This record gives sequence, C-alpha cells and structure tokens, in this order.
Amino acid sequence: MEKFRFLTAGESHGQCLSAIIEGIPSGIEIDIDFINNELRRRQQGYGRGGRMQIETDTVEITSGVRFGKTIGSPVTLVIKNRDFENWQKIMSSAPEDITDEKSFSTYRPGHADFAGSIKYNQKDLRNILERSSARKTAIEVAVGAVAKLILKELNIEWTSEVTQIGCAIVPDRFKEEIDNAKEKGDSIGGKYTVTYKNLPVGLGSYVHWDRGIDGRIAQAVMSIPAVKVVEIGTNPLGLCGSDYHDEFSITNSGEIERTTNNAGGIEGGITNGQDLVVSAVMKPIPTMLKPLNSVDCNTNQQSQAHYERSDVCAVESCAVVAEARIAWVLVNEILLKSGGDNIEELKHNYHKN
Ligand code: EPS
Repeated sequence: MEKFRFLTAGESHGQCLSAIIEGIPSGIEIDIDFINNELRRRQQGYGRGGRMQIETDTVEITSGVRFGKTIGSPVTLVIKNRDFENWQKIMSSAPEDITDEKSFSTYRPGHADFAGSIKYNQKDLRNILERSSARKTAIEVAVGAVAKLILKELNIEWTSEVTQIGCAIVPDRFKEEIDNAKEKGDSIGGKYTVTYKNLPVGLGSYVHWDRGIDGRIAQAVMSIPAVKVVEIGTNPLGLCGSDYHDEFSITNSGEIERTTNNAGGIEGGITNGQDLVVSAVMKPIPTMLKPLNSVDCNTNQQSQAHYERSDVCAVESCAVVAEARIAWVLVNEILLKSGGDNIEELKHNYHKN
C-alpha cells in the first residue's frame, strides 16, 4: 500500500536526475534551503571522489508547489548534472551520436556490470553503469528531504552517525583507514546508524508479511547501492531472551516505562514509541584503482576490471541516503494511519491518535 509514491529517473552522466512524487498533502512548506542542505550533506564525507568537486547538487521544483507551499498536485524535482557538459556526446539520446569513447567491456566484480549486461543484453557496460551508479541517490535524498519536511511538521527528529570504517570503531581512526585504502588503490566500507525520535506507536502491522514496518525499512535501506546488512536495534545473535527483550515497568506517575531499547523501536512489525534505530553495513565500493581479475564480455578473455573515477569510501553519504529512505517509509506509514489531504487534516488526525 503506497500513499507517498514516486518514481525517479536519470543516468549518472545524463542531463539530470528527476522525481515525480504523488501523495504529499497540500500546505506543506517547501524549504528549498533545507533540501539543498540535505543534498550538500550527501556530497560530503572523507573519501569521496572527483565527481563531488564537479557537482554542487541543487534542486529545482517544476510542479506541485506554489508560493512556497505544496498544493496537493504531484511535485516534480530536478537536479541538473553539471558533468553532463562533458558527456553530452557520450550520453546523447540521438542515434547518430553513438560513440565508444567511454564504452567498456570488462566487468567490475561486485558491481551490477555482469548480471546487468546479461539481463539487459548489453555489451557496452556503460549502459549498465549509468543507472546502477549511486549517483541516483542524489534525487532520492531530495525526495527524502521533502518527506522530512512532513516529519518536521509532526515534530519527528532524526540523527545519523558513522560507527565503523574498515576495522576502525573510533572516529579518530576513520581517516587513517580511508587513507590506507586509497594508498593501496583500494576501497573501504563501514557501518552507520540512523535514529528517528518521537515516533508514534502503531506505524506498520503484523497482519500481513508486507505490512511490517521493519520489512519496509529493511527493503528501503538494503537496496541502497553497496548495502549488504541492515539491522534494527541491537543484533540479538548470541543473546538470551532475558538479556535482549526490553522489560516494562510503571513510573511513580503511572506511566509505562522501558529502560532499554534493544528492539530498536519495532515490535511485531509495529513502531512501539521508542526510538527507531536502524544500522547498515556498506561494502567497499567495487570500482578500484587497483583492479581485480575479470573477464571481457566482448572477447570472453581474462582481463582486468574496468576502472574509472570513483570514491574510496562513501559510508558517510550512505548514512544520509538511509535517513532519506527511512523518511519515505515513515511518511507513507503515517499517511496510511492518519490520512489527510492537507497539512491541517493530517496534523489533526495524527495528534488525535
Ligand atoms: C556518485 C557519483 C558517481 C560516483 C559514485 C557516486 O560519479 P562518477 O561515476 O561520475 O564519478 O562518484 O558512484 C559510485 C562509486 C558507484 O559505484 O556507483 C554520487 O553522486 O554519489
């Protein structure tokens, strides 16, 4: 069930990235500076590559907003790719402009190249790289920023932090891990945690497998390029029930209290009013200066994997993308539960529950 729906489009080196969002109540103040700041956050982090020097991602809104507020119609967001200037011929949609200047045919192990080339029957792996690139997460963060503006109206707050880079769990050592990987022509992954606070009890359900909010969050975060593990709350592996489950007690003023939150804010596929805590592990990016062994899909001969400009580490950016994706899921669930075609109606229904 989708109340907050959208599609995105755009290639990494194409003209632009775009999204059309449907289901946003009217009357939401669209703070462009906030959206652009979210885009800036996604571009930052130690270990990002040359592309981030070229781009200054900013959003343009071409529908659904009038005088700074949503009017209930679909909202269209566009981010121009500055780098397109240098790729106009290579990414041209005109048949006469076919060029092989940037074509490549050796799979990058770990990237979508191999499976994508077979699935879409493409021998120029550029046709796979362009959409499988994490560049598309820029427009996803813009959609997430719109979702966050709705969450802000409901006083919901969030934070995220990188908790591990390579083997380092102390932030002072993160840079060192990234520098070491860079020096070796390698890449490095890590882990982060996103927390959403002040959520209501009752988002999601146990009544069908696809209504659990834990499953929806896991899907949204797992499908971020390079994410391989998603955890909600404390990893329970090896813990006894008595150590893991969050006991209830009654305060002096008669309120239900819990002093632990191992469940990460979800029980039975439903938010339980505690902080929502989601962690994810990002694998090392598969495009590496020191290439791995591979095969050329044109000659079927052993070869070295393709290399082009990439990031050594993008874990910090990945955390910002996860914040955005969780924001979509939360807004969708809030609209399912509370409904509302305009912000006043949404707030009224939300606070009544
Ligand atoms: C990215 C843009 C890309 C990469 C990166 C993410 O730009 P370019 O390919 O022009 O350097 O920097 O994508 C990957 C590393 C990947 O493997 O997909 C961005 O905007 O985040």
